[in-house]
Amino acid sequence: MAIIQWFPGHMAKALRQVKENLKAVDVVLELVDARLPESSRNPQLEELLQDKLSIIVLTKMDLADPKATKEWIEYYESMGQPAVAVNSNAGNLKIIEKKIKEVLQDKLEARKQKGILNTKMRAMCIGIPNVGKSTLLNRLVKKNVAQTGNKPGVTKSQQWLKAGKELQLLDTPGILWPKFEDPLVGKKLALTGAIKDTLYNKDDVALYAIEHFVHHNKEALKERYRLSEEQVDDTSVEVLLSITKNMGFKDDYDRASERLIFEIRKSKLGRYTLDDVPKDPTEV
Ligand SMILES: Nc1nc2c(ncn2[C@@H]2O[C@H](COP(=O)(O)OP(=O)(O)O)[C@@H](O)[C@H]2O)c(=O)[nH]1
Ligand SMILES: [Mg+2]
Repeated sequence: MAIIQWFPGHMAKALRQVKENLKAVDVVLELVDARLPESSRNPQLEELLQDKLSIIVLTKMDLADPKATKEWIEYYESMGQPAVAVNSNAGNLKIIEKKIKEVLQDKLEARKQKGILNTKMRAMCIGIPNVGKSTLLNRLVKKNVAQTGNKPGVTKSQQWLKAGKELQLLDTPGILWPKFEDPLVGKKLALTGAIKDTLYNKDDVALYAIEHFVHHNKEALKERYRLSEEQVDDTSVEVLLSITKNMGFKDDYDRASERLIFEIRKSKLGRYTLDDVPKDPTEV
């Protein structure tokens, strides 16, 4: 696996910007991809958010395994970390405002007691590129104000966007870079399209994907690529060779890997979650 590293200077700058913006908000919406909730978090954030109320928003729940998403929400909530899951392209986002209200209840009450009349709730979205910050922001303010796409936007002067009567959102989402010393995290990010296609070896990512599906959804792999039980039970490398052949790509494993990755991103092998909820050590 090629070493995937972000230029540390970029990361430090992004963190600094997020830190600066944090002061202006009551609560942080930390967006993570429901297919890889832990791997799509920036671990440096924990320190930054220490004294800040935050809600983990699992985006793209329509692509993730529903059972795993439920487990992740329960896991975070059991740790005292509020969490919700959404599909920002469709479905109801009321759950977010409801959660914000719940989290800020005491704070808003205290403000009222002090006679502060402005009890608007101020929030900001943060998360790694492609996690769905702009899409969510647009939905929440019901207008196309934030540019969606794969490139981080240019920071203009900051504005507050109205999202309903009581909620205000900072217009510029905080962009964080994923940090991964662990190559497995890199492969997961690559497979779901969170990092640039030029930053990893396609066959490494494809082999990881094959391993995941053999363990979690063998039937989908067998069906889509017309593999026999015997073929799918072989080593991951052999499975990739069989898939390449069945795709009609002869021995062009690179091309087959690319196609496999693309199809998994498009959910052609169904919904999936790559991160498992940590096991309770007391249960082992
Ligand atoms: N299926 C699905 N796709 C989403 C969701 N949220 C965002 N996306 C897609 O993910 C891609 C990146 O979204 P964007 O909002 O630009 O991410 P940003 O870089 O964090 O601002 C776009 O193609 C979106 O359409 C979601 O909840 N479900
Ligand atoms: Mg964006």
